[in-house]
Amino acid sequence: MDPLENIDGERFDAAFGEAVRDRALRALEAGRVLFFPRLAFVFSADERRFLDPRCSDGRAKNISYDPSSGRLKGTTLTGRERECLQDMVARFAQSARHLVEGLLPSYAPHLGMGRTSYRPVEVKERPSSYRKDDSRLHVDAFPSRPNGGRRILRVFSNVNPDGHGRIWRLGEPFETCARRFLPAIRPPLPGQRWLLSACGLTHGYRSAYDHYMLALHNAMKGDDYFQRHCPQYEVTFPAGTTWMVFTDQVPHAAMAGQYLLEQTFHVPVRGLNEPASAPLSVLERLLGRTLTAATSKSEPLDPRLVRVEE
Ligand SMILES: O=C(O)CCC(=O)C(=O)O
Ligand SMILES: [Fe+2]
Repeated sequence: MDPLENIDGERFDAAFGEAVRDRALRALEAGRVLFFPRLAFVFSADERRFLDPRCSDGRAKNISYDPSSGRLKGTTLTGRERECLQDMVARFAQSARHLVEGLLPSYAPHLGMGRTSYRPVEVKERPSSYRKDDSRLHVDAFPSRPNGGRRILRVFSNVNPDGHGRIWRLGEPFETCARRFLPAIRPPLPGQRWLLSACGLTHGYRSAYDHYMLALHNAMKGDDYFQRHCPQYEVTFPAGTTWMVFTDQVPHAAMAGQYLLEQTFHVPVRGLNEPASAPLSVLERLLGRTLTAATSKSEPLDPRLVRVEE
């Protein structure tokens, strides 16, 4: 099976016909990557000065922007330059939003806007520990950002000016992966997740779902044999292209490339066309238990501990 589903379109605010929208929705939820071979995010002449890894402060691997607060982090730039960079990143956030709303209108009323990131540093030069190493196949789950079962939908644009592609590996279907690793994953310890939240180590309460997703993310990244031998595809996203994928569902790894923009969205499971395809539904079925407050009465969701991010 080709892991990519091609979608034609040259504009982020394109009007897509019903047949294309339907095909996109089904493919995306089935765990394929929607690939827009003709959709480029274009830098203005003035913005081209940001095609430089020195924009990054070198501490975080990304320059990140929070559309809800308008805050930009991880850059060395100051003053007017910083404002221009922020405007460019914010313009990408809006473009990505138009794309999702136009192509997947049934998500629009549910769509939560997460962070935007600009990645001007070559992937191969990003030093990291294995858990942070995105060149190992993984599904996305973040230690300090529990999401309680909401989906992680990401839009990526390769803005490389020298024609270099972004090279990824894509792995096997979510359920196959979950079946492989779940037997060795221990259930959460009583009180542990409450403590993490109360001590401010997580932004909000880490649900049982978040516990299992994080354990799955770590188990995948930590297994050398799996990294080398599991069924996988290498794909190159050429410069000047865009793609969109549920990164909580599709095992992926970034092997090479420089200059990428990325926008994260959150979609609640109830907003999906096929809720049974969500990692939450798959894990609940495999484990035979509910994993979030929305699906469980036993999950103590203390409203004082929950800081809503978007
Ligand atoms: O930087 C990339 O190409 C992708 C890294 C990754 O794993 C992600 O954004 O979820
Ligand atoms: Fe990832």
